[in-house]
Amino acid sequence: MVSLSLTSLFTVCMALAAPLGAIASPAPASAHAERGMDKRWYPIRPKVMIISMFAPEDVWTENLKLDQNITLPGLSPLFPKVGCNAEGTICQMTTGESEINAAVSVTSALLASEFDFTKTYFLIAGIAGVNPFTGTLGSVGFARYAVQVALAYEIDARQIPSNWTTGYYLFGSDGPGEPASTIYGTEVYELNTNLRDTIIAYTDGVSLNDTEGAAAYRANYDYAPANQPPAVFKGDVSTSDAYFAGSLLDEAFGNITSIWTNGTGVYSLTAQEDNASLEAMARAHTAGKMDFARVILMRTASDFDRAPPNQDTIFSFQTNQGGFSPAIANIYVAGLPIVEGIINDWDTVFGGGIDPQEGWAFNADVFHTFTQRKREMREFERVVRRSNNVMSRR
Ligand SMILES: *[C@@H]1O[C@H](CO)[C@@H](O)[C@H](O)[C@H]1NC(C)=O
Ligand SMILES: *[C@@H]1O[C@H](CO)[C@@H](O)[C@H](O)[C@H]1NC(C)=O
Ligand SMILES: *[C@@H]1O[C@H](CO)[C@@H](O)[C@H](O)[C@H]1NC(C)=O
Ligand SMILES: *[C@@H]1O[C@H](CO)[C@@H](O)[C@H](O)[C@H]1NC(C)=O
Ligand SMILES: *[C@@H]1O[C@H](CO)[C@@H](O)[C@H](O)[C@H]1NC(C)=O
Ligand SMILES: *[C@H]1O[C@H](CO)[C@@H](O)[C@H](O)[C@H]1NC(C)=O
Repeated sequence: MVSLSLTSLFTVCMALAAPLGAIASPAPASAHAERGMDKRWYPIRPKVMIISMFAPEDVWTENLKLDQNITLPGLSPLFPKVGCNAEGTICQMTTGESEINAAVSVTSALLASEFDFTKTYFLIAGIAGVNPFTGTLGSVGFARYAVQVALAYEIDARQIPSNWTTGYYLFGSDGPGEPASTIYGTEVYELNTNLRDTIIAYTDGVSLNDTEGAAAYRANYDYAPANQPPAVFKGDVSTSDAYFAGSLLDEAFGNITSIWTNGTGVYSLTAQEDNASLEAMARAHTAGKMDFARVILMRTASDFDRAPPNQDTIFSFQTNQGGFSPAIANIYVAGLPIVEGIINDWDTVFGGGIDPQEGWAFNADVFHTFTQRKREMREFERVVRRSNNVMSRR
């Protein structure tokens, strides 16, 4: 109850454009004790919130001593708490895997009255499959777009018309390659590319983890960057509950990424959560609970999404490609300088925010919620002004 009323108070305050300081509220005593952070009041205002999807991706809690536990309702039963450092500047949570876990866990954290995320940078940091034309095992990708590629009709490939290249085609269309005419709103998200450029610079010169096993498997590819050592690169992420593999599905979803991004997105990495986390964040942004221009999507490559030229899809998919351990290691190798950079350069670079690219607010989500919201706010302000005028004339 307490958290509900605080949440709606928060929303009302935001709608009236009250200063953020006005909303700070004392923590309930019991939560305080659990947190072990005496003499502090909620809400906690993290500068960085790291989002992991499953246990191996949490390379943070031990290394950064994120041992202040804040248990929140609505998180995964497997990962029921957010962990923060003693200062409350860096926090981490684990969503649980795939779209439903990601959506529900991230929503629950973002709506919790124990936190004020309005100035927080979010680092979604997990492992992913990689398109060998854009990266290799252990590579670290930073996304502009996340596309929910399997939000589509599907007909088993054995029963598709003879002139179709795939069984996947978009809602409201008549076949593959056509744009959707029915939109659910979670199909594609665009992130702040100026923030992406800024934080990638902090990874300059890092020594990415590489192993003999990963090197041996990538040598099966006869093209770069698949057969080269891992590197940091820019590439977009697909989201799908179905863990797909093989060149035909990869090309089909690459084509769908292209449709949703008007040809500007490059399908590079594939995972099961990002659009769900981003939808939770887009809604929280619209409610004034966080800033969607402060989201970083980093995925490190644990396996190739398609077989090398001399292997079967199923053999490649089921074999140990050797990419898991460098991918996990590189979450920390590439992520730590970003987390430290945000903390150290808060006053000079990050605190005030990094302006997104032109047109970003329109494309941030398919429903254009953010620009819609601005129009609503302008209308709201006009109504307030008008009623103030009426009042003053009385
Ligand atoms: C926080 O939770 C972890 C388990 O996730 C536990 O190991 C740790 O002891 C807890 N910290 C405190 C201060 O209770
Ligand atoms: C397949 O053929 C049908 C019938 O000729 C045609 O209407 C349709 O556009 C074709 N589809 C594709 C994806 O080429
Ligand atoms: C990185 O790679 C080496 C092998 O080259 C390995 O021994 C090491 O433990 C790896 N992991 C980390 C976290 O550095
Ligand atoms: C992807 O699109 C290209 C260009 O339209 C097409 O040639 C190719 O067959 C498509 N691939 C799949 C698997 O749908
Ligand atoms: C693609 O173009 C459509 C139509 O102009 C526009 O509504 C949409 O926002 C664009 N999406 C991206 C990601 O550029
Ligand atoms: C999912 O989110 C990614 C990352 O922001 C975005 O690039 C992509 O277009 C989104 N996909 C869909 C189908 O929403």
